[in-house]
Amino acid sequence: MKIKSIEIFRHDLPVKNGPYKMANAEVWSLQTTLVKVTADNGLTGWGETCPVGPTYAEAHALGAQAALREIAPHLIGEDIEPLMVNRAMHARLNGHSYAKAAIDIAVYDLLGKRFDVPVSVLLGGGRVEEVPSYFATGVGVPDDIARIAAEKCSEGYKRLQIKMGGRPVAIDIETIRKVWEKIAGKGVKLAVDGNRGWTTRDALRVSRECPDIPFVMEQPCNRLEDLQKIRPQIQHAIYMDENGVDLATVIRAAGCGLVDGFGMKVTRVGGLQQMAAFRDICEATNLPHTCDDAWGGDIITAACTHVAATVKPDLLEGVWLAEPMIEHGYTSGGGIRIRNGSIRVPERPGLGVEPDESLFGSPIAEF
Ligand code: 0XW
Ligand code: MG
Repeated sequence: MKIKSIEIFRHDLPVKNGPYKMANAEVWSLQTTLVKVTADNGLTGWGETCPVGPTYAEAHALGAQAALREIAPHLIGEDIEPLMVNRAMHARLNGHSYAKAAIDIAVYDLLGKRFDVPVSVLLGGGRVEEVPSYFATGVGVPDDIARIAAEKCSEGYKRLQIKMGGRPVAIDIETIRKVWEKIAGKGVKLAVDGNRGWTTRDALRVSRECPDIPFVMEQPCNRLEDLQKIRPQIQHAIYMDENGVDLATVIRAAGCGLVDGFGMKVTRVGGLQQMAAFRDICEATNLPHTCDDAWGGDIITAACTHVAATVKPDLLEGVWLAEPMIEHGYTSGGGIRIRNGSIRVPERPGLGVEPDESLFGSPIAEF
């Protein structure tokens, strides 16, 4: 099976009850980029990449589209095999994993359809029928965030992530305390996510002033060197998120004991092929992690869910989905949804979701 054509679409995803606020980003609507890969046997596969705005990470919608325009022409005629397609992409463009990931995801969708198996089976298989999600609040007023935490806890979420940073750290500490008052003793795990927004001074203060609260501190500061500096002084578990830009960094962090786990995004690391390798590194080093993405619609939702289904259950921290903050999906028949804090793993071939292409308008580029 070979790549016959590649079409690139863009589609707006307004944030329901926006904005979604983080330490260094406030987003009202996101532009997602979708790729449709058609094989020489007529089968089609879909991929997607959707940065959460231009400031969260070194990724943005126009960059994804430019990168895809750069590589797509050189992929026509390529055998639809994940390693070969990934190597062909790297041979034509250095970096831009978040863009290449869209092609990778489409390749897996195609292979699943070709061999009549779900993507989760292609990624190694998993015996689970559903995977846990988790809810991430935005940065907000302490009482509001505490109320939301209580609501999500009652909805069945077993993990909450509260956003921090971009304001006086005393307000972050107040928020953590008020959230913990609401969820303590209810079997809900807590992560506090600085999204690179804290200084090392502030991260140390948060840990020292909340010794009684067993939260995970996720990506508190901007640089990997900052994590190295605070690691010996912090008594809370530290998870790497934004700094985990590639497998080499993951291997370095896991190998030297810098972190206790990861928040990982499928497109940031380069797609499902790379995400499966990341999963295996974490299993080999017994490090918990999430299976998320920055943002994204039904295709990204499916990709994250399929790979999460193959993660060793006691290492899966959860699957964050933008779905609760997206007004309308774009798949005919409805996409994957979170129910009572969990997500059912699709059993249909490929990703198990089929976009309604008529919603996207004409492709912005086709090869
Ligand atoms: C909560 N997320 C997975 C979604 C947003 O993109 C931010 C991200 C995170 O954990 O940083
Ligand atoms: Mg994070």
